[in-house]
Amino acid sequence: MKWTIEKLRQIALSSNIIEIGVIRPEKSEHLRKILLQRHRDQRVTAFEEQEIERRINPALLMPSVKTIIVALMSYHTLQSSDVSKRPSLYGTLARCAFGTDYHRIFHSRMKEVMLELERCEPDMDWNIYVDTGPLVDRHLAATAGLGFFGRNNCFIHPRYGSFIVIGYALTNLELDEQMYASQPYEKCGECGTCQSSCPVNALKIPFQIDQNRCLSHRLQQKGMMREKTLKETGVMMYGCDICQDVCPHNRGVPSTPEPLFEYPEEGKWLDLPELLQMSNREFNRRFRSRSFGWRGRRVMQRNALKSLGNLGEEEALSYIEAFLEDQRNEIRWTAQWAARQIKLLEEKK
Ligand code: B12
Ligand code: SF4
Ligand code: SF4
Repeated sequence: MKWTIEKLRQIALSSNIIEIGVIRPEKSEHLRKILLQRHRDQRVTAFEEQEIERRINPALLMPSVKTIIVALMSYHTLQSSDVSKRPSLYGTLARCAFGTDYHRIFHSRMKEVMLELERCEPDMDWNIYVDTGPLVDRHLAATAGLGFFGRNNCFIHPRYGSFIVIGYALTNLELDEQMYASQPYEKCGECGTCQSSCPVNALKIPFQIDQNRCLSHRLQQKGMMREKTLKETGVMMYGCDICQDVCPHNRGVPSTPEPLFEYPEEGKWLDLPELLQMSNREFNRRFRSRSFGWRGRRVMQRNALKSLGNLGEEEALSYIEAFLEDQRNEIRWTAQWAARQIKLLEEKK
């Protein structure tokens, strides 16, 4: 079969993938330097592969790999911003957590593409990764020439903006030489709005987020939160979109062609008393299909307690009180902080 990028694109589009590209599985020394610097600055998170060699060498993941097919999906929808259904005690989510987990949707769409290729190439092997693989997803997308880096550290597609996710497949299929891209990193302009909007100054050095400050990271970490962080995260429950919401590249962008990314209106927030009263089994049943489900009930309940503290409504006290003697340190401590916070705010009223 004579493959071309146009043919690949057609197949991808019919699976609602907005962009696709092809690169060679080359080791990148440029990426090694970036990763080494991150290690030196102690900016490496627990949510990524720690061994640099495994992050830059695709052959360690699949010895027979000849090609990496890199793809983008948008999760941006133009749904209404009706908040009338919002409960009185609520916490907020980032867009990537509004509806069904993007890992699931993307994986199944990418699988459709790979099965279509396999129909013509029966000997081909492939493995799909969305977010959870050891390689550096934004590096792959940039090398494939699918967009550019923002000062907010996000990867931006010229038409769809940055509310996009990246997936890729490693395969032993060898394609025509002219299909392979090898683009240098491109960057956004100089506006800097994201940097001045970040509430915790995590974007002081452009293109190099300080994850130790980033609220998205802190909300995902287990254990106790520092008092400063309890306040700074307000009613956020999972993820932070501030540095993307302000970016001009996200203004007027089209909606995703993927209908599975549409969400029920109540997908944008969480009912905090309900979450606090859920058993583990109920939590898994309700949220297994959401992108925050993997973080588990314990982290989400801690985040619910601190969100209630920040809302400062007296009616929340009865829900918080159930956790004041909890055996889990971070839950008990956060509940005590939240109760104090509400009383303080009530006194000020
Ligand atoms: C760990 C992780 C996090 C951590 C740390 C983030 C980080 N930037 O490292 C935390 C929890 C903070 C996080 C937050 C978010 N994440 Co995250 N995360 C990851 C994960 C698992 C690993 C990231 C990683 O490897 N970092 C290592 C560094 C070296 O790579 P990088 O961050 O991509 O940085 C690149 C640039 O900094 C660039 N660079 C460095 N120096 C310079 C200098 C110049 C001049 C230029 C131009 C570029 C440049 O090179 C790096 C490599 O290409 C990836 C999935 C994956 N396996 O790659 C998802 C991923 C990066 N996350 C993703 C998402 C959606 C998010 C959030 C939007 C979620 C949310 N709403 O809260 C935020 C975005 C925060 C932000 N402003 O970046 C998407 C990004 C999509 C996009 N459009 O960019 C990814 C790619 C998952 C996916 N497959 O779609 N995430
Ligand atoms: S807000 Fe401005 S500086 Fe930040 S990523 Fe967008 S265009 Fe770049
Ligand atoms: S995700 Fe939020 S906290 Fe993190 S860099 Fe962007 S604005 Fe700052």
